[in-house]
Amino acid sequence: MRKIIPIFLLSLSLTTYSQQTTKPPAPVLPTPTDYQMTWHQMEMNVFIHFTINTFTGKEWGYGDENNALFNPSQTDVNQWTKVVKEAGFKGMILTCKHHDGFCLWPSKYTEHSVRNSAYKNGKGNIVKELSDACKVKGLKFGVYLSPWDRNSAVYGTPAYIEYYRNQLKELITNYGPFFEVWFDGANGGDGYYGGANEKRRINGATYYDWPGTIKMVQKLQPKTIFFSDAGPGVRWVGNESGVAGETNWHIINADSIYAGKPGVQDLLNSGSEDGTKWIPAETDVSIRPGWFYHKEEDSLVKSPEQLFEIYLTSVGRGSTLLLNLPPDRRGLIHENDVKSLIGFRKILDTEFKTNLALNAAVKASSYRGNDIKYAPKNMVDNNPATYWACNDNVKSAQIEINLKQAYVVKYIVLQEYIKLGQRIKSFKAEAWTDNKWQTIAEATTIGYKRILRIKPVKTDKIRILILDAKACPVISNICIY
Ligand code: FUL
Repeated sequence: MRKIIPIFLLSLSLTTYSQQTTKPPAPVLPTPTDYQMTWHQMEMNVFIHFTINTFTGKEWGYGDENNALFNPSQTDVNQWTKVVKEAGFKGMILTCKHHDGFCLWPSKYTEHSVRNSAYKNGKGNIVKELSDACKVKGLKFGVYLSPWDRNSAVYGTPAYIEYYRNQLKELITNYGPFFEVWFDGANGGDGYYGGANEKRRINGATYYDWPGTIKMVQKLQPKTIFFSDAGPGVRWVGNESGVAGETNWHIINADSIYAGKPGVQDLLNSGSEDGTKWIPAETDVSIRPGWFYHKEEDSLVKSPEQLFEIYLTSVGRGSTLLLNLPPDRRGLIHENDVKSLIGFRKILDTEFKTNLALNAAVKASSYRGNDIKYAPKNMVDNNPATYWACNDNVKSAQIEINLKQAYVVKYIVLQEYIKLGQRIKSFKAEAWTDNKWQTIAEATTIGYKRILRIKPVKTDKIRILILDAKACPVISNICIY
């Protein structure tokens, strides 16, 4: 006997069906917070390593330096922000205190600071000067406050945690807001420690009570992103050479990261497909061999071409670049560094001048529910809020972009709509040449952004083949240059 479906059930199932076809894809968890999303979109930030090391020629100060040594005679933070802005960077993170414990602001908790230095007769305050200058230029400001303090007599005892938090509070309340706070993991053991001149070992996993510190900062400044090896906001990329993993998952299993774990740097570099937390990789690298300025490295500043390579292996792999510019003894970004940065900007502007895919004719093997809300044209409309998506069961797909006339193509840029999670596991790109499709690139993850540099090819059609994904692909942007 045929079963009669009550009419109200029928209408209910019809509604459910039509909603299912047009409803956005369910997010693939975990997904970024709004603050992490903003951080991704910044793409390029600058690190500033400046302290008493600049005057002693060291990379790691012992903590016993004579304060008077800090004496940059022509400091002009507006020169720093000018070049940073012109080169297209969005934020700056300053080493307010490095491992030597010397503070670039007149902290009331220590004598080892600018207050007792020759700089502006003790009236200078680099943190304030730079925080103000960033505001004027529309740059975001962040701080590095070294947890390891080789000057502090109480380092290694619980009293130091209070000292550290007091300094952090001092910084936040006087010079915030900060888009990022950088917690460095280095600890070499020995130091001055108020005259003790000894080795002090701490248990990195428990000593600092990071959850407590983070809670304190979040209360004062909820939008701050925390950098440390393992996050929780953003993670270290696992090297200092400017290279994110070719496979770069923004997600990772935070509990699996601890110092000394075999292979931890590779894990940080690539993240993990089954990661349980959204902790994307930040790529920190210096424009010079050292983090601090050393005159003998004036000829070793990375060239514009080297910086562009780093751009491709960091931003081009979905990471955010944190490029270090160390001010010199005058308190200025050295001419050679400025020249490289401006040259780097020129390369970016030349290579990515005209997006051939903008509003181009684009089709895909399918789109979600045949609903124009998810149509392929959303990938070429230059609007990060719109995206192309497939039906739930689809994990491989094709996208074809017709440029209408032949151009020499050098780069393809892809971006997933990561608010719904990172999905794509592997894909390839093809170009229509000699009347057939030829593979021009093969890659794994896309995430926030993937830039494929290809051997220049003359073509009028580009095809993207998504080969595998964790769930239906969701792409917000494709550019072709
Ligand atoms: C490291 C530090 O030891 C270096 O001096 C530098 O600050 C770098 C960014 O992080 O852990």
